[in-house]
Amino acid sequence: MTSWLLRKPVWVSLLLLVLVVPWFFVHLPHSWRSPLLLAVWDLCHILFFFCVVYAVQWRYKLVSARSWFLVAALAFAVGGSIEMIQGMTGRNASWGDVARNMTGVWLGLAWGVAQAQWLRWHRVLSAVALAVLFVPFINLAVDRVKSFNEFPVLANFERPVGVDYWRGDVSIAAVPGRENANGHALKVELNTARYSGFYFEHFPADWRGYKRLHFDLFNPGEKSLTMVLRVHDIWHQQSGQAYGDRYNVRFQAEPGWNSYQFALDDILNAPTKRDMDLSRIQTLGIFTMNLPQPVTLYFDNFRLEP
Ligand SMILES: [Ca+2]
Repeated sequence: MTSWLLRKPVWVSLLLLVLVVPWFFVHLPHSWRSPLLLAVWDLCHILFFFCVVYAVQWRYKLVSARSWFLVAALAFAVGGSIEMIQGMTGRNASWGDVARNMTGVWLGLAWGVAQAQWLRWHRVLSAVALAVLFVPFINLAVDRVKSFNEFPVLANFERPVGVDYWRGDVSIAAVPGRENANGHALKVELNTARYSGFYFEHFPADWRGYKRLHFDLFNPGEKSLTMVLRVHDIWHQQSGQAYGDRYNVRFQAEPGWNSYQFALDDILNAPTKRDMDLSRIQTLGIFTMNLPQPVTLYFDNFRLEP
């Protein structure tokens, strides 16, 4: 089988094309869209354009500078159009995708024809470009392995990739007065919108066997704030995100450091018509309401405790 594949790379290329194309237009459910899976998605652009160019060279050997330019211009136009269609269908258009498209084209041009002396540098440089485009995926994959090894720590913000898992006006920053090696936390900018806050997703979802959810909060301001913690499982969408189908609890963010523990039994019993599925926890959100002026807070040490 392997030797057949090596003799017929163009058929492999065409087969891969048929398999890859539909995914450009699939709208993944929100719960699937983890940063790591999106990074894999991004790499499909390279594979797609590599396969197209490789398959084309089966019939038309693209060796002149003019043909390379034409193919690159065509790929740029096609790739740009795909981005625009994705922009219109609710997916995000991105220049990163265009860079991945063009790298796929470059790889296909350089590796799709028999070895020639002048191709050598194109082969080396296109492979380097491929390696560079793999870096985000590798970073996310390494981060995931570390994250699962650290569990029941959910987030301590000592790795830069961690912020990809949070939605909202957030960044990783050193906490004022605690600028040591473990002093990084999630810096959250809250605004005056009716609801202002942030969400955390794609963490290890099986919380069974633990008793409490813990986190710390540093409020550098002088006023106490009323905050809300919300937690729900993967089935919450089925209720249309009904208020009574998730865990909601208020807590006070006093000036300075605060430390909180929330009983997982309360999260289990929070939905009015069912039990929360502690084996499939999906989203943790923290927000505040109707702030008179913007506020900055720092969150750290999200973890489960026995
Ligand atoms: Ca920390």
